[in-house]
Amino acid sequence: MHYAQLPAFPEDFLWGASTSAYQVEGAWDADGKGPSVQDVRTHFPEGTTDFKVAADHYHHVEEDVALMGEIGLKAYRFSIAWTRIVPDGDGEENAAGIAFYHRLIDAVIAQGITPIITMYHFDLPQALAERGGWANQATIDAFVRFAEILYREYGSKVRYWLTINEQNMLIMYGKMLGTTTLEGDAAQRDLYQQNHGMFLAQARAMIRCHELLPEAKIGPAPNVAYVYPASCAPEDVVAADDWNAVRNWLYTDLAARGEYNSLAWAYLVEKGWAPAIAEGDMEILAAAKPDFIAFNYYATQTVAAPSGDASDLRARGEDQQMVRGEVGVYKAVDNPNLPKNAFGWEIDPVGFRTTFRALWDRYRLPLLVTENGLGAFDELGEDGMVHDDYRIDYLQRHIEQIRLALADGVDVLGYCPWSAIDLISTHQGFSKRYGFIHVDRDEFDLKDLARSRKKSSYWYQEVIESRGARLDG
Ligand code: BGP
Repeated sequence: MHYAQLPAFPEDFLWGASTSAYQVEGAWDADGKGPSVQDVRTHFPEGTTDFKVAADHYHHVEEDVALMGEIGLKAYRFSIAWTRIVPDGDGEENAAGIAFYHRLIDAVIAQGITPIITMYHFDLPQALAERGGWANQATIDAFVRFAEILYREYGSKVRYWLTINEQNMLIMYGKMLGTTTLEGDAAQRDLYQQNHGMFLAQARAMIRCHELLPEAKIGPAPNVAYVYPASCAPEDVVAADDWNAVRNWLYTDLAARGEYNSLAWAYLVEKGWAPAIAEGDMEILAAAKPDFIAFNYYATQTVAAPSGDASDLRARGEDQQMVRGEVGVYKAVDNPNLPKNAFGWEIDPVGFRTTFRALWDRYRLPLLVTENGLGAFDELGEDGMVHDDYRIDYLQRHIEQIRLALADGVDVLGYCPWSAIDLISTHQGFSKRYGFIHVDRDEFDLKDLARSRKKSSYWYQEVIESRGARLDG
């Protein structure tokens, strides 16, 4: 549908940017921090750095937040490293770690920026992982206690809370993200039991948030990639429905409706991976009510009816954003209508709007975009600036679609692209950059870690100042 006129962005729209602790902070063992699963990860792809120093944000907090203030960000979405607060996950609290996030939050607020906190972004305390991770009731209890510490410490300063970043990726790419060390069917059974544990932990954290902080808003933050059928063949549409259910709605239905999506449950039963559900679990899940749904969007996925053999699987490399295929469930297909970025991820701004509409139709909850962005091999120009016009183009085309989603009637709270500052990619090292702020280091040469604003940060500043009216720069 075309609109003769588009609405303006709301005045209180949260124009922001995102990071996560283990990808940006560095200082991996400083001031009493315990190891997380990311710190002990051994399977770094060849030629990529580990997470020990990252962008060294831990030692550059004031400088980094001042730059975010210069850009005019209205919101900063970042995560808290559980292992700084409780180094072994469920033991003693660490005063130095707690103090660090007070400093960060105070600096953010002093710049007039609204903090949005992710409680858990891929960095489970290693000590808890060694005891079975989220399949162990002790981890669920430890997370609820961790959440209570965060509410106690930061609750008077922070209004927006996110429970778990991309729970669906933690399950679907569990080996890569350190969720499981098992293989094959055993890994799948373990992962879906851990998935159930995360749902319970999330539900209890949401319930406690509402009890302790009546003014606060809390929601989940899955990665949502709307799934298209490869054609209008009815069998392709069924495959797209199935994969939408397993990849996306399983997570959002549980968070928003407190129940397992029935298609996704049928899939789990068919595979023999359905989790054990203890008495009382479903009551806890049903009692938790999010105030909004946050989601990370990078691209859509396209699938066809499965052939039931290896041809269902993706032929070339895979990562968390590429459709992968599953024998007998759905066939991975490239979308011929979409260009790809340098890392093979499809680029689909219109699919962003479709994703908004689907989420809004299903839940009628406000939506907050907590990630979206373009990974690229940025180069510093001779003038000392990164001229990332390709990133401006990507962001511009996605923001245009938010405006259309607003016209469609969707309630959008804000947009926090990935990432505020250069940081380490989940599995492609420091060379795959996303930031508005450049950090001068290479994959292994730390150089001086100097910060400088990229061209996209000046463009984004204008977008924010004009409330989305000046997208062309
Ligand atoms: C999401 C994660 C982020 C971030 C982003 C970009 O899946 O929540 O942590 O890394 O993707 O992905 P990548 O770093 O693989 O390019």
